[in-house]
Amino acid sequence: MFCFQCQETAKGSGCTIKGVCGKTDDVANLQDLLIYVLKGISIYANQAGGLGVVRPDVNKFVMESLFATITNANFDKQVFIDRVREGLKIREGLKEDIVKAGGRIPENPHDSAVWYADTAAEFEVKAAQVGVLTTANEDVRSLRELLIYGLKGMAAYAEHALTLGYNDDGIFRFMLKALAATTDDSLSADDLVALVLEAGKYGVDVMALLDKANTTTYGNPELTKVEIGVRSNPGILISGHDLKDLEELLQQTEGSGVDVYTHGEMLPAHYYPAFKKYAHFAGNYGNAWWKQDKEFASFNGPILLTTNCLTPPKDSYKDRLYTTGVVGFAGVKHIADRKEGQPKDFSAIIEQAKKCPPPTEIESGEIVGGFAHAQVLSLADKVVEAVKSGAIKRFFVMAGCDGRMKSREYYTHFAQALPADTVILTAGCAKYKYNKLNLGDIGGIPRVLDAGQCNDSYSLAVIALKLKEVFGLDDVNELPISYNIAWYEQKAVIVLLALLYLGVKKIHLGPTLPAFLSPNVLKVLVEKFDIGGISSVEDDLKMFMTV
Ligand code: FSO
Ligand code: SF4
Repeated sequence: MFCFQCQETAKGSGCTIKGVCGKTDDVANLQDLLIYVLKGISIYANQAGGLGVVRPDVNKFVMESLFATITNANFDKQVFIDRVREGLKIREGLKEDIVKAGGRIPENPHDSAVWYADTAAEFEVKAAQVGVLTTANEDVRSLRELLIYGLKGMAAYAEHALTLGYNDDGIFRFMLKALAATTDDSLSADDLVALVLEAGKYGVDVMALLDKANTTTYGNPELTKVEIGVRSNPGILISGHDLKDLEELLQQTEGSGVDVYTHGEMLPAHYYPAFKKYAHFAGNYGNAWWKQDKEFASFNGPILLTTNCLTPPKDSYKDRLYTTGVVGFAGVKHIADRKEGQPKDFSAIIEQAKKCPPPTEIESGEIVGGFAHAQVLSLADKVVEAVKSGAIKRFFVMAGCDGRMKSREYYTHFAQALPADTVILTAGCAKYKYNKLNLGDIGGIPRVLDAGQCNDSYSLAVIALKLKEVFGLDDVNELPISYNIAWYEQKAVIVLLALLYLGVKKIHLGPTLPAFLSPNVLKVLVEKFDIGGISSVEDDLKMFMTV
């Protein structure tokens, strides 16, 4: 195996024996093979699309397969064997569609479009031959992988939007075009850079689409206090990002005597008006994804993992763990997909919860959030006044991810060291590094404004663009906003590309820069966008406050 798609990659260069995330060598290779099959599918899907063939099932398969390969989404070997087999079937079907529509199958297509096998054993042989390192030129490899990781993040957000009935064909067309482009040896590094930047445009589109899906379905997030203690009923803990799963779980647990708590990235669900009517929606339990080994154990009740936030389960809670959607782990119970408009069936989880003791309290009190674009813009007068009067000197976008590495304590220390006249704008699970620090407020505006999940970084961009307009500036970079972003997995990659597309410069990324950026590709990003890493809290503070 060779995988370097996330920030925690071994030795900052690549996992080669087993993933730091727990992904095994065989699963990593099969994920590579699935991506390879998607490339073959895309070659034909692009041609079929040009001939007027419409195949929403192909879009859905590509999207879900990309999503399933995101860090911490799916560790189940059988899932990838099944997906490779289904993918090959889809690819062959597309060839028939092309011929039926009057097209001709190209004579010497890329190997990903012709390779075929039936058995799992053959899949494993091929899987070991199609990994990242098969692209020999390190800059081309870097750009291809940067593009593919952006597509993975894009796919995850597109999946959430589609689940709520929101779809944009342009996003799927780009995914297919970009996947096929990674097989094209005639493309220059400049062509690939252009595609990476174009991915940023679709990153903005997909986050805007998801924002519309979420806010139209569940209302605009609003200022909310979320309990972090526990109640006396048994509970179900729901993690990940899927709001539809949460909605159906809340409906099915109503009146059952079982409370529902959020973990990790599900915390921002409390900010949506639609979920406030559920009296048994009890609060948030615990912290970011990487603390689940301890927090799932002390929760005592069943846990539902709706998206990429799973770490290999400990025996102490494995029998209380459920996965759904693209998430999977061999030996862990899986809740099946919706059938023909019917909700998912969570009855097994609810029945198990009733037999469990209530959660053990690990903290108490409340945290405040709900500062997505509508809430912040409703406070715009106050915010603008505070900036004009000098009460707020600078905003720090500290969105992104949390993770295991000790070096991430930098973000806690940075938040603590920020002057009292600065405000943190956050989204994603990075917030757990400082959202319980009680950093106070500035004239009623909290110093940590949490917009929501990682995809709600879009809200932060909307806020920045609005402030630019209010202050009559030409360039978003003239605002007193600094970007000190923590990243972990591939959704953060699409968020980053989206911010670059919106023209944001001088983004600092940490705790380390991506291993998949070759020195030359990094140089391009530095030249075009002034991207940088992090150093010490003191040096970085000085640097940010003097720009
Ligand atoms: Fe991921 Fe980052 Fe959303 Fe976290 S991008 S790691 S679980 O912030 O949140 O999916
Ligand atoms: Fe390693 Fe990250 Fe890949 Fe897991 S996802 S194998 S930790 S690089």
